[in-house]
Amino acid sequence: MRRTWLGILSKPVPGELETPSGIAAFEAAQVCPDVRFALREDWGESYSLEKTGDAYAVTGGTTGVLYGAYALIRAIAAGEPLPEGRQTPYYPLRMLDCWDNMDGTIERGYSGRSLWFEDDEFSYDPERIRQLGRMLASVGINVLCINNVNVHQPAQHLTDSLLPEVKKLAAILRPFGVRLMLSIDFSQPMQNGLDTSDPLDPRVEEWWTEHAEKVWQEIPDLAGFLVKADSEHRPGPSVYGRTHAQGANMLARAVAPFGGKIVWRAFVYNCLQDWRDTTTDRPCAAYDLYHPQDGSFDNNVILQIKYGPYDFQVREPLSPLFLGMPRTSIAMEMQLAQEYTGHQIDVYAMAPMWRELLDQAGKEKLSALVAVGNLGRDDNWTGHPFAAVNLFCFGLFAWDPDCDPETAIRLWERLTYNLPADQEETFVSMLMNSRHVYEQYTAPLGLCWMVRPDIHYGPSPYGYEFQLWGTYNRADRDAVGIDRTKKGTGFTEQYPKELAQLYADPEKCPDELLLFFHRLPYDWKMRDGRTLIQRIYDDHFDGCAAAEKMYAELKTLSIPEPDRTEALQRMERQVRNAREWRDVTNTFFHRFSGAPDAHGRRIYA
Ligand code: GCW
Repeated sequence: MRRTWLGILSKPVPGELETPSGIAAFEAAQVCPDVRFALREDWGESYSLEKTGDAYAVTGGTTGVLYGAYALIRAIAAGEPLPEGRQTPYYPLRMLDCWDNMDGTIERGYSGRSLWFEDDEFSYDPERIRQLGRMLASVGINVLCINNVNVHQPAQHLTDSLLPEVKKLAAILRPFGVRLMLSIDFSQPMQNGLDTSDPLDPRVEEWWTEHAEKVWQEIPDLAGFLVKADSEHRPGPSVYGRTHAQGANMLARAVAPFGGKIVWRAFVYNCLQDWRDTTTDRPCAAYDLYHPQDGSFDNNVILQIKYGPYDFQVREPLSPLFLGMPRTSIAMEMQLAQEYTGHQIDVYAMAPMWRELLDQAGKEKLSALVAVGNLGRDDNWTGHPFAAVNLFCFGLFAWDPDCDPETAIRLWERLTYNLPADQEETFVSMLMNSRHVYEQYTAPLGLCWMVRPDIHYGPSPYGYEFQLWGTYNRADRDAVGIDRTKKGTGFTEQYPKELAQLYADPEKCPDELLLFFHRLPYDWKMRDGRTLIQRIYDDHFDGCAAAEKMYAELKTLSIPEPDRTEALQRMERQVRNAREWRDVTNTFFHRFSGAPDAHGRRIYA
């Protein structure tokens, strides 16, 4: 058995258990001898728990009973009270997007190879897939998209010949309440006999309708198709002069008879920008494109929007699209894979960031929560043993977007390590603070993209400066940042008035986003009295010192092996990485500004 937060369950789920209620009874019996189940089919995913004496009762719908069993197990294992009353997930769609390629690699994967693909085939250990089902169900994740949104070759289209394999995988996960979703390539019709993929050509719609019929015949409960179109060289409707709504709705009509959804990603921008062009501003792109189309998407289309207007940076303002698409079903996309946040080498617990984002967006504006996965074949599933906290918390947030980050992180710690009380405090606050620490030594004040190009790990302040991706800081000897107010690129104008005014005023703009919205001189006076350049130096020194402190603290914790050794090895790299960030970034800005550090610390000028 591989390690998970469900260590209390020592027996693997047997393959012959084919219903959620069967699995629920099996799992609960491992923890408590006296659990009774009442199935209420009309309850769907909901459940309620009760305790009388030493006996427990789980009432729930078809998958609700399973969620109820895992909630009971979690509460017993963590020594916490049972949730009161009927529990219902807030979002019906709680999805993990896996960027797995059929050759077995994972785009932005830091936990080993794919759990289900190898050598252009499906290849997996069914026992491990059942463990995966258990993990997902135990935190309420109910949809798994198994292939990369960059559908690279026709071999990855998961069409006809591969469908029986998709069907087998779906059958293993079904009893865990997990349905599959498939990424598709918008140009599939053209690669399969037609001379066009124009969404308004009736032959194209017919092609998709027939294709959908075949797919749903094999996997009747498939959740739908996920589409990355017109983005980073992926084909899309714009090739034919059609809108995204026209493209998405054509697909939506094809899958509607089967109850399928089209999840359409809003990650669209000009990825061939000229760095000399200061008028095009990448953060403006998605809103410019989609806001005018609000209200024109079919009911079974969900627009999946990355949390920020750029791309999963450590700090971005909320994408203005969340506040500008009231007549469209939208999903927020998180990224558990730590592409820009430390490659699962650096510790980075995301729940505090999600709390901020969901509070700003307003949970009721969303119809789904989605995350790019961080799983792979590594023994511990997530590369860094602590990165599992992000998968765990994501499930809890998608179930209940009012989730408190500290409570969720503590629950994960109790289930996984159950440290003595004082150690638990140290560890939980280390995780709670880890995003702030990473932000300080990498990119404070809303400075993004100072990473090594392509791999996105390690410092490179000018790495993206003369590239075509639209990701610039425009640092020179006088100033740094981009003016995104009305006088500049106008990005602030995409927000509702109050927020636009807040962000547009450098005196009021929150410090952590200051250089996202403004171009400021190095001697700019911050509200705390420091100059901007001093704040840049201080944050890098402080962040690095905090990483060193984390390492010292980790050594004092009795995390069980092998996690302890693995975590210490990775944190040693994190500390080295933090020093590199501190020295490269501070030296970079020192060389431009010529400003000495007020505390006389060493900068490699
Ligand atoms: O962050 C970028 C990544 C790409 C990814 C893309 C996306 C799947 O660098 O690797 O491609 O985002 O989200 O589509």
